[in-house]
Amino acid sequence: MRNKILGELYKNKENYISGEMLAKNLGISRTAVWKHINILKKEGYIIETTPGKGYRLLETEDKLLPGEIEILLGDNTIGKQVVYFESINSTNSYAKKEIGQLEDGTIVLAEKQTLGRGRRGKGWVSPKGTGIWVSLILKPDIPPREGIKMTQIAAAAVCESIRKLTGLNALIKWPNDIIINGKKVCGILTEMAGELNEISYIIIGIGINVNMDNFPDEIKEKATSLFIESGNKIDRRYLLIDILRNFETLYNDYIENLNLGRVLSIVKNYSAVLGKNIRVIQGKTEKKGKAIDINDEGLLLVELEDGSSESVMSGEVSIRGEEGYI
Ligand code: BT5
Repeated sequence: MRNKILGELYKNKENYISGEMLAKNLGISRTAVWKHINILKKEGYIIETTPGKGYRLLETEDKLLPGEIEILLGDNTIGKQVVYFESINSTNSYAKKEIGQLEDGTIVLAEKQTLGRGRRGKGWVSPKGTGIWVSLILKPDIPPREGIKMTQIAAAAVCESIRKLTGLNALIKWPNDIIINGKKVCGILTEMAGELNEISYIIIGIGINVNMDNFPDEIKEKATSLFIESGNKIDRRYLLIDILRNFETLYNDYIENLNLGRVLSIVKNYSAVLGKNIRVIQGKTEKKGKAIDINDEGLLLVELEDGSSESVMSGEVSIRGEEGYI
């Protein structure tokens, strides 16, 4: 019901709508309307109440409020349910812990993470209110080996949306980073579980540095934000919405024919590594070579120094020198 009230206020944004009208439209009492409005105010919505005129919704604070995200998303399936925290250890950790309760398509959002995670036990700096820290929960009916492609779908969606909304030259550093001017602006952490033939869940964690103007010393040299790069504050809501819509289109396209199709053309087109000399670091081993292609499985094909070629499945790819991203 709260979202329905929010929806009505949205339709009349910046204009008054009377309590009586709201009550009539939604088939509830005026007291019930008043109670819901008070809860919405506590959640962070700025709703003006004027006797004789009614309620009006003013521009909301810069928060990723779940009701608003759900409304703005319209009929997008991914994000139809939003679990929201002011602060959480990690949206991916929460999603994993509560996976039984979370339906396919749910997203977990937080203003701040206290123990944000990167790959293989690394941390992810996630300060309050300046980034997008989100996990997408998917429970598709596909074989487990397909799960690996999810990171590529997410990278393609994020890269396209950033380019579209900011005009910045965002590139994908295979497999899971988005970089701008050689610095990391987004990281993706895909976690999955399943049986031999069946995926039980996939959690795609996406962290985007949106409006921060500085970083802690340990990542200062290699991290950047959309604000630092563009000089403009970006509305996190619209970026998130665009990414989720974009992701859904690419994901559905993939699920229908188990073919990365469009995703591959995006990740190749905007690749920061193809054609570059790279080091493939896997555990303690390091090989030098040239990144030559991304194949239909989403794997990186590397031509090694000894002339042999290898498709790289995971591990960390470092670009040598020129991009400034080591
Ligand atoms: C990643 O790992 O890039 C995956 C990051 C995923 C974060 C999202 S936020 C929502 C969801 N919930 C989570 O807990 N995680 C996901 P990796 O490629 O391993 O990179 C980690 C490394 O990036 C760290 O060791 C730092 O060097 C660097 N780093 C940490 N925080 C950063 C930031 N905010 N911006 C850029 N670089 C960062």
